[in-house]
Amino acid sequence: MNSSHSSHNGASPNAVDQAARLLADQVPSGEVTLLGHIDPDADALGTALGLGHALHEAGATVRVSFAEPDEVPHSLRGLDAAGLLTRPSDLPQVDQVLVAVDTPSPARLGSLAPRVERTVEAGGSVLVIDHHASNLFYGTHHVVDTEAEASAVVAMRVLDAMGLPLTEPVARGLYAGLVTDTSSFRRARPETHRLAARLIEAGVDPDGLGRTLLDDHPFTWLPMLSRVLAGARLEPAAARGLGVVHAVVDLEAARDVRVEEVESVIDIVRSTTEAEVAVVLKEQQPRGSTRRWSVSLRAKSVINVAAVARSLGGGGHHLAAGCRMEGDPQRCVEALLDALAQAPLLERR
Ligand SMILES: [Mn+2]
Repeated sequence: MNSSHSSHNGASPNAVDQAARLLADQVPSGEVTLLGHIDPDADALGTALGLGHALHEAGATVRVSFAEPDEVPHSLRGLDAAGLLTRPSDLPQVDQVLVAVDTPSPARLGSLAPRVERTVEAGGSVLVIDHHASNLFYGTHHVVDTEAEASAVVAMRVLDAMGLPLTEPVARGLYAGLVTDTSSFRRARPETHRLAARLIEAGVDPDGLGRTLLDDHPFTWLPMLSRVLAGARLEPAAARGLGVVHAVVDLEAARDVRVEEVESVIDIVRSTTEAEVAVVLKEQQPRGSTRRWSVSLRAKSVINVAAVARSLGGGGHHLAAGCRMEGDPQRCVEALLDALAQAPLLERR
């Protein structure tokens, strides 16, 4: 077995076939519940909806859900072509087959995490479809490929093994995961571009969908950016002299915008030439008098920000990770800079 095979640990043809058989047993008359992680992105929700739609078209009763927040992000609503999205409170007590998508640990399911154990105890199956290196292999079935750019790539292998038709709503969900997790195909291998071509042949509108997902903001976005970017700071000596740029989106700045606008800030800040690492602190609702932050970390190519996030209780990918912090934002930045000063370096590719 060569090294490229061992890195596909959990995504062997055998694992894909077993996952396909598990799902095929639920059509035409079974039930499948698919879950994305909390604060779902287009890969989590799009992949769950794409796979879910294929099972729905094949006759299964399909529900797609996630725990927090209780609203579906506006930019992702168009991915639910058949009304499969289900509130956590409307899910059945026990799932026959639970599929966790893009979710490396049960904790990332938020308040839905207890379902994993409950399903296994009731004799059901838990299929984990993911591409995070931090995956804990917490299910009964796993298709986890840490080399895949998106969970959508992994899910497509299962769909192909099942031989289900690739209709436009299925392709739309998967394409959403692909275009976002590859930074608009800049980090996509040739085979992933070929997968995208299949999805476009199935009817996906890449320009319209890409715009909705990545390039569509209300006017209130501009004053928010103006305020947040005015407070951005460059620390050239930080992260082993490779440079860190950081910005803070507090509740006041975020008052008139959606989560999509707040999430867009990191993509602007990380363009900074002088900084290897970009950090954005996004304020969450306080607990009592304690200020709380969701932190986005991005690196260009050298610093392993997943390790930094893990050291602070979070996780993610080598070049894109996150964590939660509490307290004064300046203190949080100092703690992040301390962690970045000791961050492991990635092998240059
Ligand atoms: Mn993903």
